[in-house]
Amino acid sequence: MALLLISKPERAVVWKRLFETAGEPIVLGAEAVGDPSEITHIACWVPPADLQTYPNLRMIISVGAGTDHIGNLPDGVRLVRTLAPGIEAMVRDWVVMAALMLHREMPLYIKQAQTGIWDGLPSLPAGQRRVGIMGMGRIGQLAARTLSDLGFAVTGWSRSGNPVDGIEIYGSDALGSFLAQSDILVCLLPLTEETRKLLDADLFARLPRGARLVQAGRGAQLDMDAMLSALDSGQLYSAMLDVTDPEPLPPEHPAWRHPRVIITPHIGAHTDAEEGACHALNVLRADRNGLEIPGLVDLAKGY
Ligand code: NDP
Ligand code: OXD
Repeated sequence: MALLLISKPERAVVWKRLFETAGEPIVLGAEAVGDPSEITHIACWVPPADLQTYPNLRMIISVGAGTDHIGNLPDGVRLVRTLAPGIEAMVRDWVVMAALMLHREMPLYIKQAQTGIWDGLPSLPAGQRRVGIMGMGRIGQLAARTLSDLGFAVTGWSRSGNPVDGIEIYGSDALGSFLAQSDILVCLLPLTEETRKLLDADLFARLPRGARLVQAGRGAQLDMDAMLSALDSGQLYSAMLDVTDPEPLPPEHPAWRHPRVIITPHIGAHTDAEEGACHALNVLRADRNGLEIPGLVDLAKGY
């Protein structure tokens, strides 16, 4: 029983040290596998194409928080995402930064600074801006708390509508009411068949006029053409995106040059090597002892 890690050398060095300390066998890189039947777990971003060559494979562990980039798995192989407080805090920070930047008109001021224009718009206090967060999971809840502490009126939307302490939550059947009061809409949803292209013209039309969009989920959730049209019509005022479809976004894409759009290259989070290795060790122990697997993906729900 061994874990195969497919990752960068600098991550591999850290995992090797921690696995050796824990007495857990690890193989670094597919080319180092001697007997494929020894591999029971693979940790990677993109899995190898030849998964069928590992007859005893039990799990794929994504080294990131998302798993939508991992295609179909052989029958019986389970999918796990990395749970790491560092990832969650980093994405929370990016979302809070983006919400504040849009709240305080930074796309405009960055544009004006390029030609030395000194011209201020009136600004609102945070308490007069309503933030709606789509996806109230681990990261959505963290972002909601911080934005609420900053004074924004925060609400959340999730599939289940499960309550979250101190935040008003709308369930999936109340999307319209949720959108109607989201001056800043934050997307922190996983990519599933239900959320693909969810951020489209129809959804933008249900937001208050002049709403702002913060997209940290996955690029394929956003209809970019619809976003650009909504920006041009004034239905959306500005947007900040960390994820696009495709990634990288081609240099000629018009969103790069839109004066009220800011794009960052999927830098919301990086998985800390130690945190990732500790999570994988927890997964191995849970699997061995028949316990609940931390970060196990429900393949029927898609996240
Ligand atoms: P979680 O699985 O903890 O939470 C997902 C949330 O989305 C849950 O609240 C869930 O509802 C909700 N949800 C899922 N599907 C639907 C739906 N169809 N309708 C309404 N709500 C839905 O995920 P995390 O918070 O850990 O991460 C969220 C996403 O953030 C990741 O999947 C990834 O795409 C993105 N991400 C981006 C990063 C970046 O660098 N930009 C880095 C890390 C993550 P319920 O509570 O009812 O289950
Ligand atoms: C992700 C990550 O899932 O960077 O986007 O962890």
